[in-house]
Amino acid sequence: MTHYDVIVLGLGGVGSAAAYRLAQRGQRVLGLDQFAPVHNRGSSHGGSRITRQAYLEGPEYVPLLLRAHELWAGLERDSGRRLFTPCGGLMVGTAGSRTITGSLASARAFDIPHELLDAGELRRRFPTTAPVADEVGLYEPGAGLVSPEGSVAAHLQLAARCGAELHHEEKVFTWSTMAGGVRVGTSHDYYTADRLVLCPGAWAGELLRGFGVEFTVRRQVQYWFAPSGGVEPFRAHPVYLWEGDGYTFYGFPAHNAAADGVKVAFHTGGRPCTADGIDRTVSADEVHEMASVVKRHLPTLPGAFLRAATCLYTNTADESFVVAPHPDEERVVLACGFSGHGFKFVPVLGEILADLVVDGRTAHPIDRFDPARLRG
Ligand code: PYC
Repeated sequence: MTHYDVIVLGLGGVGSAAAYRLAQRGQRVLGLDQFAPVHNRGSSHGGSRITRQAYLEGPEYVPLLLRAHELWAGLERDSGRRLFTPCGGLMVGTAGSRTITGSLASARAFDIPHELLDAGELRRRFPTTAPVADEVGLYEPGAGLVSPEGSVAAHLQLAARCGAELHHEEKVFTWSTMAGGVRVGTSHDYYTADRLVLCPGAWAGELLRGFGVEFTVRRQVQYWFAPSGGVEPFRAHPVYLWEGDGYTFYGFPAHNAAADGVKVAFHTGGRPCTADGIDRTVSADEVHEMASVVKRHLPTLPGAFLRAATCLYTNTADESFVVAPHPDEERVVLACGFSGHGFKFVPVLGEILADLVVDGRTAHPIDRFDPARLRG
C-alpha cells in the first residue's frame, strides 16, 4: 500500500487549491475526488463567482480577501489562464440593511476604495438598475468575478505539475486515524498518509458523522436570461448583490459569448436537500419566480429564459466557514461549510490548509472558522 504525506479528500474549489499548495511545499500528495475533473455536481461550477473585499459578512474576512486577490493574480500567471475579470461590484439595499452597513464597515475598516450612491445616482451610473427611493448602492471598483471551473482546472494542473497524484472518479467511503497516520478507504482501494485534509463540500455531513456540527445542504439554482433590451447594457456591468424585501439575489455581467446570456441567482432560500439526492430539474415556476423578482430591480434583464443549473450550498448555522485542525483528530484538517460565499477565498484557503498541515499553524486569521462555536 502506498503511503503519502497527505491525502486531500475532495478536489473541488478548495481541495484542488490545497492539493496544489501542499505539493508545491514538497509534500507527497494524493488527491481524491468521486467525480471527473471540473465537474458540475458540487459547488464549483456555473462559469462565475463574485469576488469582493468590502465584505458585508464581516471585516474579519477582509485580510483573507486581500491575500486571495494577490493569489488569484499569481495563479493566473502560473497557470496561463484568465481567472479574474475586474468589472466592479455593486451592493444594493436600504441604507440600514446588512448588505450596506456590513459592506460599509469593512470598506471603512480597511480603506477599500468604494462609493456610496443614492438611488438617483445609482440609476444614472448603472441604467440597468431600478432602485426604489430608499435604496442605496455601495460600488466597489476592485470587485469582479472569478471562474470556478478555471480555478479548479488551474489548481489541478499546477498540483499535477508539482507531483501530486490525483485520482478522479474514486469515491471515499471511510476514513480513520491510526497510530502514526490516517487510513482512507475508497471505491478502488485503501490508502494511508501522515495527514488528511477534508474538503468534502456538500458531503461534509456524510464524512463528518458524529462531529456535532450541523451542515444544511441547500439546492440553489443559477439562471441565464437573454435581456429583453439586448445583452449590450450588461456587458460593461458590475457584479451585484441585491438585498430586497425578504431575499437577496446576485448576478453577473454578460462576460462570455452573447449566446450564454446573463446569469442571476438567489443567495437566500433554497430547498434543503442532500448532496446525492438533489433534484436537478428546474421547474417553470422557479424560472418565473426568479424572473419576476429580478424584473423589479433590473427590469430588462429577464427576457427569454435560456437555461438553468443547480448547485449546492453547504451552510453552517451562522453561515461562516469551518477551517481548522480537527478538534478531536490531530492528523486531520477541516475545510467545509462555506455557506455559499466561499469561492472567492479559494486560493488563500489552499495556502492556509498547507500551513496547517506542514507547520501545524497559520499566520492567517482563522479564529472565526473554529468549529467549537458550532458544536452542540
Ligand atoms: O459571496 O458574493 C458572494 C456571493 C453572492 C452569492 C453567492 N455568493
